[in-house]
Amino acid sequence: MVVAIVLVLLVLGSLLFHFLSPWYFTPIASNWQAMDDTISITFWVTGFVFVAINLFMAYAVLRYRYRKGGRAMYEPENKKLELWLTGLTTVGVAAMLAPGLFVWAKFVEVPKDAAVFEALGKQWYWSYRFPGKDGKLGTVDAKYVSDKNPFGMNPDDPDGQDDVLVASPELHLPLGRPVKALLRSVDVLHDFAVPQFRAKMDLVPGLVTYIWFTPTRTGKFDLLCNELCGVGHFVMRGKVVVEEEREFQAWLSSYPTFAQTSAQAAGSAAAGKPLYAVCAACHGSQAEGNPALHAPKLSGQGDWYLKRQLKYFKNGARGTHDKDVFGKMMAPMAATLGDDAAIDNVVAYIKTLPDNPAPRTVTKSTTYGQKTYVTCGACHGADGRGLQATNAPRLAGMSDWYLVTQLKNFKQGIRGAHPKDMYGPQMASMAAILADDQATNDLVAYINTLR
Ligand code: HEC
Ligand code: HEC
Ligand SMILES: [Cu+2]
Repeated sequence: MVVAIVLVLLVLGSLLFHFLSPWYFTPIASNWQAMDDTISITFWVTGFVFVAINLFMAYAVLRYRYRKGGRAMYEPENKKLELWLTGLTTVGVAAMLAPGLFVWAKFVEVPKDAAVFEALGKQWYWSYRFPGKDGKLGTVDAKYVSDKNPFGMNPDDPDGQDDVLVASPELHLPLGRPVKALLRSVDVLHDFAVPQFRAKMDLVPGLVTYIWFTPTRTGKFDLLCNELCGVGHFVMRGKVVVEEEREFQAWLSSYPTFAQTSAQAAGSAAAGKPLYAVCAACHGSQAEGNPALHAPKLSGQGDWYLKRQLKYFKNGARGTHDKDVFGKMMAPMAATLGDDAAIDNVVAYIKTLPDNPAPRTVTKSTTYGQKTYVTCGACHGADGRGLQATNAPRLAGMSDWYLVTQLKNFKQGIRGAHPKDMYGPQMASMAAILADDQATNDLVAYINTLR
C-alpha cells in the first residue's frame, strides 16, 4: 500500500514540478521555434510513458499484493501483448527522433539571402568582423595574428581592406533578416550560444564552422561560450543586441575598417606632454602614483589599457557608481581630454616615463595567494605583466593598494557592472572567487613577489 501511494505521489509531484516550475526556456527570439517544438514532443512522449508505467506499477503492486494462498500464473509468452508493446515503442521513438531530422535539414541549409559575418573566439573573449561594401570577407591566417592585427587579416588581400572590425564583445544584428555567422577560433574549442536563439555551434581551431538564424525580436541577449571545461570559458561573455536596420547600420559604421585600423596614427608624446600637466597633480610627474591621493601608478601600464580606461571614465562606464569615491575623482579629469587623439597623445607621453616598480605596501604572501594566482595568470600572464591578447592589464609592479581597492570594487559591483563596460564584467566574475579581505590581501601580496 505504502509503495503504491509513494509511486502515485512521485507521478503527481513530477507533473506539478514540470508545469509549475519557473525554470523553463527563456522566451525565444529567433526563427528556431521548431527546436522548442521537438523538445516539447520529447517531453510529451517521455512524460506519457513515465506516467503510464509508474501508475501501472502502483496498480500492480496493489492488485497483486500478497494474499494467503494466492498463486502466480506462469505465462512465458504473449504474442499479442509483445506486438503491441513493440509497435507503441517504435511509434514513440520515431515521434521523438523524426522531427529533429527535419529541423536539422533546415539548420544546415542556409537561406541564400542570409547576410554573412564572422564571430571570432579567443581565450577569453569574442570579437566580430563584417564584410565591407564589397560584401566579401578578406582572407585570414593565424600567422598574421599579432597585437596590432588581432583578427589575423591578410594585409595583401584587397577584399579585406574594407572589412569592418568590431573589437568589442558586443555584437549588433538587424531585426528580421537571416544571418549566417562564420565561426572561427584562434586557439581552442569555443561554443557560440545565445539561449534566446536556441541554435548554437562549436568553434573548432583550424576549421570555419557556421550557424544561421533570423532574430525575431529586438532586445539585448547574453552570448555565452558553452564550451564548459577550461579555465575561462565561463567568463567568456558577449552581448547580442537585436535592433532595427537603421540603428544597426549606425552601429556598424561606428567601427573602423581594416584599412583604417592599419593606417591609424600613433599618438604624439610631444603633444601629450602639456596635457599630462593636469594628471601630474595626482598621479605624480613620473606617473609613479600617489597613495595619498588614491591615484595609481600609470607608467609601465599597457597603452591599450590606459586608453580604454580613459574612454570608460569619459563615457561613464567607470567613475559613475554612487559608491565609487575615487573613480568619481578621476572621471572629470578624463573629460579634460577632448577627443580620441588627445587620449592617444597623453598615453604616448606616459609611455615615455620611466617604469620603476611601485613601493610594496601589501606584504605577507601565503600559499593561498600563489595557488589562487594560477587562475589570474590565465589572463594577466603568469608573470603578471599583463596580456593585450586577453585584455588583461599589468598587475606586477603596479600600485598594490590600488589593486586591492579595484578587486573590492569589482567584487561589490562598483566597477565592472555598468552596461557600457565591455571588459569589466569578466573581471567582476573573477573577483567573486575572493572570499574576503584577507584573501584579497594575500593574493595581492603574492602579486607583489612577481617582479
Ligand atoms: C584629482 C586627482 C586626479 C587627476 C588630476 C587625474 N587622476 Fe587619474 N585617477 C585618479 C584616481 C583617484 C584614480 C583611481 C580611480 C579608482 O580607484 O577607481 C585614477 C585612475 C586613473 C586611471 C585608471 C588606471 C588603472 O590602472 O585602472 C587612468 C588611466 C588615469 N587615472 C589617467 C589619468 C590621466 C591621463 C589624467 C590626466 C588627464 C589623470 N588621470 C588625472 C585621480 C586623478
Ligand atoms: C578571464 C580573464 C581574467 C582573469 C582570469 C582575471 N582577470 Fe583581472 N582583469 C581582466 C580584464 C579583462 C581586466 C580589465 C577590465 C577593464 O578593462 O576594465 C582585468 C582587470 C583587473 C584589475 C584592475 C587593474 C587596474 O589597473 O585597474 C585587477 C586588480 C585584476 N584584474 C586582478 C585580477 C586577479 C587578482 C585575478 C585572479 C583572481 C584576475 N584578475 C583574474 C581579466 C581577467
Ligand atoms: Cu570559450
